[in-house]
Amino acid sequence: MTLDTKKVVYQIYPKSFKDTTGSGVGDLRGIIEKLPYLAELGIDMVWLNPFYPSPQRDNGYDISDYTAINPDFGTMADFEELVAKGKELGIGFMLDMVLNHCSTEHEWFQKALAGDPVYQDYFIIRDEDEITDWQSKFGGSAWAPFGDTGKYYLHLFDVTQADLDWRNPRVREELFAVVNFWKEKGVEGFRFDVINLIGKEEVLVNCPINEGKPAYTDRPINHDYLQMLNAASFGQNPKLMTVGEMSATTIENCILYTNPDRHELDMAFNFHHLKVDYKDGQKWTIMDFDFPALRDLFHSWGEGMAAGGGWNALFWTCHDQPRALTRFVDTEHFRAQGATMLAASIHLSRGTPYIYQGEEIGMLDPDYDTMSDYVDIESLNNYQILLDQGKSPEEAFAIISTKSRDNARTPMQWDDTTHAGFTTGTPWLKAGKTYETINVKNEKNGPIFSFYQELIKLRKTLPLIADGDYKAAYTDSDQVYAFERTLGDQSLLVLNNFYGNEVTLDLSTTYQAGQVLISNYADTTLAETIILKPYQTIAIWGNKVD
Ligand code: TEU
Repeated sequence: MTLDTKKVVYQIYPKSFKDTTGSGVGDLRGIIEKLPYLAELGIDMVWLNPFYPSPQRDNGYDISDYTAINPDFGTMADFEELVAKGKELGIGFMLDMVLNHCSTEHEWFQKALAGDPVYQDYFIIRDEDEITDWQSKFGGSAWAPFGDTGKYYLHLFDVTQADLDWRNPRVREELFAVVNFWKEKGVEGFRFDVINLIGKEEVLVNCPINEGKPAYTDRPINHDYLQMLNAASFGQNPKLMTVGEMSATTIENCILYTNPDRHELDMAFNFHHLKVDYKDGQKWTIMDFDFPALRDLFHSWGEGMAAGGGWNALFWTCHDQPRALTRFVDTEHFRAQGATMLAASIHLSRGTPYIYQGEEIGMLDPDYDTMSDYVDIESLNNYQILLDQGKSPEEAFAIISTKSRDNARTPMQWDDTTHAGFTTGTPWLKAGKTYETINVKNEKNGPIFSFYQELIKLRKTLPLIADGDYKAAYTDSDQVYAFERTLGDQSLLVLNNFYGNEVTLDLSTTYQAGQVLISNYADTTLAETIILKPYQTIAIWGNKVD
């Protein structure tokens, strides 16, 4: 694996990007139509969320056929055209591989249910006295009755997402073949869904801590399986880019997953920085974000991964998170400043930055008025759980509207026409309230889009950004997240004010005499002290630039 550290990835949620048929669901031809837009932004790679046949209980993460296209999204010919047109524009595609589980409608599960012992060995099926106390990530027990056999199958996610048994070599062969199928279609990367959960122990044990997670997360055998996957598929082409989605993981494990000497993956997503507004560690709560916790997490992951030769995938928003802009910024007063600061805080850092569709135009959460606008299974389940816990419908709705995954899944806002120009039909999920002003048509020449373009260009032109080391700076600040990048005799100080009020910092002599590389405010003077304006980001060269 030789990762190109200059690359920037853009995540497309196909269901919500662009609908060309009026069905209300985005499609592959919609992505083809918008490729020039992505080329203008300057990104190198597009990660596509699953578009395979699926009953859509979990929006495509419940796959019923791994090597075909869901007709709602188009055809294999459309996909091939997409890949070819992307190549012409220098854009590669990274596909989502959901290899921990498959839909219970997949023929493997159906054959297992029908009694075929070969396929029963594809799943994790246990007698009643062997099942554990683990909880499903979508609520309730992680075990469900396996037909009328009296046995139970494991589902760490929805009851229709049955965990596959990677201990079975035949299962591994099937899944490696899936990756190779898409590799042969000319894709340039893979994103592996919850890939640190694939390695289950032979004997499963109860684990009352954290709903059972320690018993099935980051097990040592997980690394063996990734090495096998690497050797049998993408590892044969060192140009392919791979990222693993790591659930509840550790720095130590992510170094192992991503250090090139290990031959596992190129980089890892972790989610710790997106739990800093969880009260007592619980997602379905409302709390202001804890800045010191966020700062310290970024520092420990930034420095820890650098020290161990690992590589982070850097992101703020994805299809599983509410939009970071709404979450971390006073958007009523400082939307553009906040959006650009958040962007710089990851794009100038060490790792590969990911842009989630709409971040480049400063999209916000939809601000729905009623629970019936939400469709995600996780939101619906947890709304009920909150009511069962005694919350009023208003309280439960307030929590869902802050935390729902649907917040990021609303239609991409292209223009100010009905449904944000996403569809001529009825969208599967309602557009956000702000689309009449916040849309591509309005924002493309605005400050957020152009700032993203500049950040993407900087990574391509300055090895210091792509390859420099990461050092924590101003570690005591309760308002500014700051880090230093160094490469040879070059250094860059990046200061990010996370609040809507000014803050003063002392600058070392190196940076007083430095030069501003990029900022979201004009005319900043470098002196002994520097005043950062609301949500200001500024990157300062410690050396003179030619
Ligand atoms: O997400 C894994 C995961 O851990 C999240 O589901 C997380 O627990 C949840 O979203 C918290 O809000 C991946 C996919 O990204 C997600 O969309 C799928 O639902 C999930 O796997 C199952 O495949």
